[in-house]
Amino acid sequence: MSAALRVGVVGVGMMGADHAERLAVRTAGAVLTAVADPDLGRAQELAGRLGATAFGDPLDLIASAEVDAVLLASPGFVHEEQVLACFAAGKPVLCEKPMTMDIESSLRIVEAEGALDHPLLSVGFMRRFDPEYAQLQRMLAGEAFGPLLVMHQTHRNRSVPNPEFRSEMIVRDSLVHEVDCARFFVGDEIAEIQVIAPRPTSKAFEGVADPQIAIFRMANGVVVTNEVFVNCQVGYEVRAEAVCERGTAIAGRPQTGLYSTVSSGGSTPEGYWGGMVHDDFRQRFGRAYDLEVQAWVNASRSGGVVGANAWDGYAATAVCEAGMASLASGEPVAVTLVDPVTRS
Ligand code: ISE
Repeated sequence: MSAALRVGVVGVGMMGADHAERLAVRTAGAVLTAVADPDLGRAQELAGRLGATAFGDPLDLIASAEVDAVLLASPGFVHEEQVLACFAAGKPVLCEKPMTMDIESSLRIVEAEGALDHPLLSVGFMRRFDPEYAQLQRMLAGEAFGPLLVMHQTHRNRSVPNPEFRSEMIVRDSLVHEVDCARFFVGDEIAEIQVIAPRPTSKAFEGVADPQIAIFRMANGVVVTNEVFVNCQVGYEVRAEAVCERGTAIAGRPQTGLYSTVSSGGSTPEGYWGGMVHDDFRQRFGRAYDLEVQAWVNASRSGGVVGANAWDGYAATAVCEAGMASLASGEPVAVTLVDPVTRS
């Protein structure tokens, strides 16, 4: 395809507005033609600023002749309907995580895509495009330090002002990134998950289990430990450490790495010792989002998909659902992934 890809963005909240701007000003080979949001006024305001058409109904944007490809930054509970509409229209779609909110709807998407001539869905797990995360994955795949044995992943946010951010959301919205990264780094499925709740911070909303510790047992025996803490008060800290037979490797070490915190505006806040940290995820992963959207545009123009696919989205949903069951019981819960066609 030589003409620019005409992209429509669904959802104009924080992430959608960010992506719309990215597509309008710094993505090669793409042009932002439309934005949609049930809050039409908000869509019109953004569309006016970026020179696009505003829609109140996302399904009208997906059907529009002005749109070749769709980026979904809408809430997870409307993803199934919107992804299936993109499939019906034969349009490539980049769907922000989580792919859907429950196993059955995720499976329906895998199944529906399987019936198409070629895959159309990319799922927006942006860390796969972060240069450090991508480099760590390549090192592990090449066994640069021998076989991987253990991983430790950390995911901390300064705070979540949203009272909706309950214990389950920490699993579904935050831990889901660690789920995808574990599968990405280890190259295998998560066979069992246990989520335990330590003493909760008084900074969380009443009754919310924050922080949480999750343990993944991978099918190949690797164990991945995870800390997710969404009210850590300090800043945005995300890292992954791999322990292999002959060495260790870290992505996201403070003050080091390919994209240093200094050049992208990190600081040393009160309550932190040992380097600099970012304020939030748009700062830390801004470059990853740019690379992800550029890679998706390139792939869409040549009929392909990139990054996490529908199966990865389904596996992440299934692990998170098991994680929520484990959080409730405190016990390890096995993860069973089924074949979307035979359901066995
Ligand atoms: C947020 O919900 C996200 O989805 C971001 O990708 C993540 O990095 C951030 O920590 C979450 O709070």
